[in-house]
Amino acid sequence: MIPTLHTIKDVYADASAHEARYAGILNKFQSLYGRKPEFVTRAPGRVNIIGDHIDYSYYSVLPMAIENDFVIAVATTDDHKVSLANLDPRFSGCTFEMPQHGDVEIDAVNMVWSNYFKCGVVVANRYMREKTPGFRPKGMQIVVHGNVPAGGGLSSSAAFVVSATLAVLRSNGYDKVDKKLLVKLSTTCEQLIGVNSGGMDQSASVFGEKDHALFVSFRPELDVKPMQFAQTTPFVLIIANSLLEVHKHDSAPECYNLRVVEVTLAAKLLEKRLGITIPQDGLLSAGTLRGVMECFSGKEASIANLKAMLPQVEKYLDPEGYTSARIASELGISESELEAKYFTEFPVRFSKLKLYQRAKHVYEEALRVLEFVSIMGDNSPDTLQKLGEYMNASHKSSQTLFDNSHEAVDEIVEIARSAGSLGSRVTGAGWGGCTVHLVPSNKAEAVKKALREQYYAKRYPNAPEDALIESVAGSGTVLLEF
Ligand code: NG1
Repeated sequence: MIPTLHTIKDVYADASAHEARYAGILNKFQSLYGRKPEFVTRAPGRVNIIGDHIDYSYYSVLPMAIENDFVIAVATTDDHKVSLANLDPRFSGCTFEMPQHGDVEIDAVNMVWSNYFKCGVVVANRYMREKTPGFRPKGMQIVVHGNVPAGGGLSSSAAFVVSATLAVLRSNGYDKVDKKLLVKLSTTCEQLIGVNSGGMDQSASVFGEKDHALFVSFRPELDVKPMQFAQTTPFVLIIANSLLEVHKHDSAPECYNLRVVEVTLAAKLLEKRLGITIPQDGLLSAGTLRGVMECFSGKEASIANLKAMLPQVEKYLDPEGYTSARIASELGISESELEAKYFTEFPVRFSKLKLYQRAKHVYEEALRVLEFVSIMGDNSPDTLQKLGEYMNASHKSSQTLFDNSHEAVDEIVEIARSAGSLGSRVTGAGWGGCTVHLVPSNKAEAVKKALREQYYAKRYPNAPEDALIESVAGSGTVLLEF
């Protein structure tokens, strides 16, 4: 269940650093609505330590929740109106009718911040209507504040939609919300605004635990195991934001959604070549690379079963890439069928589909996650070094196979490694955004200094303070009642 807490001391490592922010939210609430909020929801962002772009192929990942989060203060009303205000003056407020039947309209073409809140409204209302036919949602008065950098690969959007979904559920009497249910509902949120997303971020946000990374598995069902690192060599995780904002929604046709299509078509081609029949699951309801592995080498996502897939990728997928015409003919379908099934609901743009590169990344990255997790608790002197090597290999794969890095991100990675980071990689969706670094504590200052002097001073002299942070694993989503 999502815990209900009564003080922010139980949420943050250093609650005093957040007091002014909460006071700001409560004051704004009082001045706008003339009353106190009934409750507050808060959901954190996350940093992914290793395992990117494999959640939507149903392979396990290793993120951790961070302390940056999305806070929503709420009071309910009986007038079916939703009033939305943001403590951050850059985001103007708005009001809309809480639909008593059907979904609230979301204009996914003109992206505004309130759309994320509306996504939570849609999924929560659909769920409550299914549970209670004839159900009528309450109106809401709201003040929100988020401090997860937007477009930075730290899942600001997931933090927002998780917090929003919980706020709508709680407003309508759901005060004991199951964590897995909240993950399930909020994972569908971004699909409503055109991004076909995996489930890693919402899982990390909901299940976050202080001082723990999270080994998140999606098959046979969602499972989250809190994991601790061995502390033989003291280390810190540094997050450095490249400050290249990536607007997932705008870039989706060439980036995120295209990758979803590519890994799916790689699965389809392997299915055909291997003469197997895979379950029609995954984001495009057509099958996944995990499905191929399960049918070909074995049900369990084990190191051996994953390794057995690599020669198949070499044998059956062409590094040259595939045009639409070629993939349609290899799959034995018409180009218009291909278009309708894979390129229409979430449109994509490409010249060649890189099925070989994407599939190789997925199987190898899934392997790296398992190998990383298997040694992260070892009290041996070289554990940290080995973990760093997995992270470095993961970044290499982003550069060369999955093509989700960026030249500025690569520069950060190089600077950090030269100054003493053992493992540096792009984190999250990529194409800009944030990087994560595994740094022995005695090198942390040197790494930060090098990044300040060689990256930020050069490219972003006015970089915000929090572009470069030492991150601790924070707690997950909570309800607060003061
Ligand atoms: P971010 O970094 O939050 O855009 C996205 C997906 C994840 C995962 C990563 C790549 C959403 C909400 N999240 O994360 O599910 O696929 O990319 O590992 O789309």
